[in-house]
Amino acid sequence: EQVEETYIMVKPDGVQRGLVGEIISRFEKKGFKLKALKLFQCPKELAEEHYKDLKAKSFYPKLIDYITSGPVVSMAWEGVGVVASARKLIGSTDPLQAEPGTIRGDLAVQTGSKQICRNVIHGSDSPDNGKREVGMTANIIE
Ligand code: YYY
Ligand code: MG
Repeated sequence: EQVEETYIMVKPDGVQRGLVGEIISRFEKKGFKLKALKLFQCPKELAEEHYKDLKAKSFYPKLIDYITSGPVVSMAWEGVGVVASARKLIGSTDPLQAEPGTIRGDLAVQTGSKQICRNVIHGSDSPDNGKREVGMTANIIE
């Protein structure tokens, strides 16, 4: 039971569709602590650094184009077990698979497997990546 931090980013489709408030609300209601927040256009270099583990994937170029296509809202959230809890709140990567009750399950538009990148939100997948991703954007969002 560790106090952790996680990097949450509302992606361009989430910002464009006006889902920022709803998403923040879900994390607030769960009792997590908002540490930093900013709306900004993600520079290509930061997007590439953020998704560096996915560089070999076929969808990578589309993912980078997409994430840099419009403003995102980046946040650092803190709490006990926040990394795994946030992943549960967020739901499965593919909006078609995401369960009702999750952010992606409730809010991501189901447009088919070619559009998985438009899944509303990012959340860190481990405490180490939480630290890494919050650190990467600290000069921008804090
Ligand atoms: O952590 P999470 O966002 O749920 O998924 P990742 O496997 O880390 O992939 C990052 C990002 O890439 C995902 O949110 C959408 C996009 N993506 C895609 O466009 N097509 C896939 N088949 C898998 C992932
Ligand atoms: Mg991931």
